This record gives sequence, C-alpha cells and structure tokens, in this order.
Amino acid sequence: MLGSSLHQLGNLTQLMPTPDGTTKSQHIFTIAVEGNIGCGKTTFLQHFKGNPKVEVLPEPVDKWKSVKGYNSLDMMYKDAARWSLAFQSYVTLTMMEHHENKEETPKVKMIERSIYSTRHCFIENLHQGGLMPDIDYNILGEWHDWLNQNSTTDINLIVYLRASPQNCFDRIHKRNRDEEKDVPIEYLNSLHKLHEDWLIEKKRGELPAPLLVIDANLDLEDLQKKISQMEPKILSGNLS
Ligand code: TTP
Ligand code: MG
Repeated sequence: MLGSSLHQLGNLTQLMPTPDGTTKSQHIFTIAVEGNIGCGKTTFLQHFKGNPKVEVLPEPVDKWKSVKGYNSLDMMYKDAARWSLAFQSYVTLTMMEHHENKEETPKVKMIERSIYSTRHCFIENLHQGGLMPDIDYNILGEWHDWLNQNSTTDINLIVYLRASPQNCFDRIHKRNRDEEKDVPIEYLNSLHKLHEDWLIEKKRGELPAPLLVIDANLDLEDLQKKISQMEPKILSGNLS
C-alpha cells in the first residue's frame, strides 16, 4: 500500500522555482527516525550516508550547542525551568529547516527526529515534569499547530528505534556528550513512556505516517546487520 503511495508521490514531485532562478524539487519520500536519547538514531542515519539516492539530515546538535556563543543544550540541562522555552523554540526552528529542506534532484530524505517528537516527547516531558509552565507550553503548542497547518511538515514513514531506557542510559554514558553527563535514568524512563504513548499506544491521535518499529536493543554490529537487511523495505516504504 505504501509502495503505491510512494509511486504516486514520485509522480507528484514538483519543481519549485527559487529566488536565485534555480529549481528545487520536493523530496519524493521523507523518513523520520525516532527513538529515545542514545537509542542509535545517528548510527542508523550514518548507514545511509553514502547512498546517492538518500539525503541524510542528522540532528543539528552542534547548532544547539552554539547559538551565537551560547550552548543552549547545556543551559537547558543546567536550568530547564529557565531555559526550556528558549531551547525548545530553537529545536523547533531547526527541525523545520529539515522539514522544509529541498534538493535539486528528488531523493529520499531521512531526518533525525521531527517536529512531532519535539512536541509529543520533549515539550510534553518538560511540562509534565513541572519544568515548563502552562503559558510556555501553550505558546509552543500554538506554534506547532500553526506550523503543521501552514508549512511542510509531511513525513511518509516513521522508523522507531525501540530500546530499553537502561540500554540508552548505558550508551549515553559511553559516548560521553558533556551536556548529558548528569541525565538520570528516570528522565529516560519518562521519555521512553512518551515515545511509547505517541507511537505504539497512539495516545496523540493518528500518526502522521506509517510506522516501522525496529528493536534497537541489539549491539552495534547486530544493529548494522539488521539495518542492511531492512534497507530495501525502508527505502521503498513497502512495509508488507
Ligand atoms: P536526541 O534527539 O535523542 O539525539 P541523540 O543524538 O542523543 O540520539 P541517538 O543517540 O539516537 O542518535 O537528543 C539529542 C539531545 O538533545 C539530547 O540530550 C536530548 C536533547 N533534546 C531535547 O532536550 N529536546 C528536544 O526536543 C530534542 C529533539 C532533543
Ligand atoms: Mg543522534
């Protein structure tokens, strides 16, 4: 079913004139890779990096770490009650840059996360945990509603890398990103629950795209093998 919608999307590909006179096309198929912090999203994207038919857009964590000299990720972790609105607004902006990104030749676009997980997992978590007041939460909610209605936020497939919070915790400590050194397991437990509520239990309403769940509890080598096996399915969008 998804295979035929991919075909239709291919036919619908539009060439869009840009102010500099060149034309850029819509992507034929957009895949959002989702899952808890440390579940292996970047590893998954790396696998497709050399493929000329795929445009890979990893999460711009470096941008978040350097906003005109400010490390907004670090500020958020150190004082979430003060900085989460600023940080989550910036994350939303950088997610939109990826959603709106267009190429000169149509390709499959693969993005690390989306505005959907920013909202349903991270913003929700901060609000539920009492670190984001209602007013900030409501304003961000209105921004997200507006963006969904007025800009390109369409995705065609969600790949959910499902891993236990304990495995994510171990990987985060192994990779040792400075800002994340004090992330407690409880934080990963709540984020895991919010991913499950959104993607598996569908508590946030209908998903924006069909879902492919991959067990990401495997060690790195086995995960790589699994991604290779599943590559044709993922890139064709044919889940049957
Ligand atoms: P992730 O988006 O989970 O990316 P990752 O690179 O840690 O995951 P993986 O190992 O699977 O590639 O989170 C990046 C950091 O940004 C992490 O510390 C959580 C934080 N973050 C937020 O606080 N709010 C957000 O909305 C997002 C998207 C990330
Ligand atoms: Mg990553």
